[in-house]
Amino acid sequence: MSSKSGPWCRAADMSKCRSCRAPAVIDLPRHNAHFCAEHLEQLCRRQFRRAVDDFAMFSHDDTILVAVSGGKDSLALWDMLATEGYSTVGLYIGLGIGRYSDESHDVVAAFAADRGLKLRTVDLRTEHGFDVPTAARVTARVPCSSCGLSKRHIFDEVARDGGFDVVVTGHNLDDEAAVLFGNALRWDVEYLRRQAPVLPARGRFPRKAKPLVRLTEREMAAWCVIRGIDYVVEECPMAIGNRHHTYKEALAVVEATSPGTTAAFYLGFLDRMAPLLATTADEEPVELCRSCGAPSGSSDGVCAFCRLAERASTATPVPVEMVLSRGARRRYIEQWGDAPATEGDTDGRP
Ligand code: Q46
Ligand code: ZN
Ligand code: ZN
Repeated sequence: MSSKSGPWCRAADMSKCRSCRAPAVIDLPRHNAHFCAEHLEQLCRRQFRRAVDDFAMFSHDDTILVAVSGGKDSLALWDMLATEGYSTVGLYIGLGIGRYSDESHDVVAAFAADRGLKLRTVDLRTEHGFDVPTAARVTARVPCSSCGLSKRHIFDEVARDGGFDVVVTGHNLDDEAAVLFGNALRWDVEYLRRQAPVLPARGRFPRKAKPLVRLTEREMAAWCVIRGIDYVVEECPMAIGNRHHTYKEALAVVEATSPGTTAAFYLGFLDRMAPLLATTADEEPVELCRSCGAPSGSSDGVCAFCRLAERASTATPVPVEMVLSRGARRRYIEQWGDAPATEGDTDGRP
């Protein structure tokens, strides 16, 4: 289900590259220009370096833990970091989301093996006794909530145990603009205040950075094609219909009529609004979880991840099909084939 072609190859007709006049492979309306493969790669590297430097994300002396999902953004990021000479280890988390997770792991493992890169895999079910669909059912909340909590916990834990200086993720400009849009619609000042491309280390929490914040989804898909990176094109089946998606689609409508708006919205926020919201650094919770030793911040001395693991690991495993809405389930079966027999046929809501 992975692919080397993507949504980027919109007809570039007979247009010429802005830099060298060779036939173009992509049009980038926000730059009001077309580019050949070589100059698109240069542009992406420039934007990557600018983000790393402007926000002092990391240096060549740091050891970097790269969160990789098998999608285009995280693999493009790992490729960029490795080819720019950074010291990296990939981290793949097996979330137990049916065949989507199986395929994602295969793609990430092949990427690492082909390039001689080191990969660490943490499987939620094997190492913590539960998976995302089961957690969604047990908590009766949207899957992304226990998924996000688990991923953050594991990023922190692996970074701490492995002595990494920084954890990086493949969030791109479109992702960050959609999050900003959602936070602004609700005027969630606390989230707005923390929406930065780099978060400094605090006590037992490692530094976190998003080096792709100046690059769009389409540019990352094009990067993968140019660099011969096989990635999982299908999205996580749990993402279908979530709010983040809706915000992205809304911004895409504006971007289509007014190219550059998404970048102006997000980068303008970082430049002009974020400094006004900045206050003193967040306090790290003093309490440590009595089960895993992570900062807990809760009165009962157990962190949110350990509380989730305790509940979900004793529940009967739930297949992914059972926690998808009817539409998402239909799409999942179209993409990944029919499911094994499942308990009943409900609309699958957790
Ligand atoms: S993997 Fe997890 Fe995402 Fe799937 S369940 Fe939601 S948070 S959509 S990035
Ligand atoms: Zn060119
Ligand atoms: Zn814990």
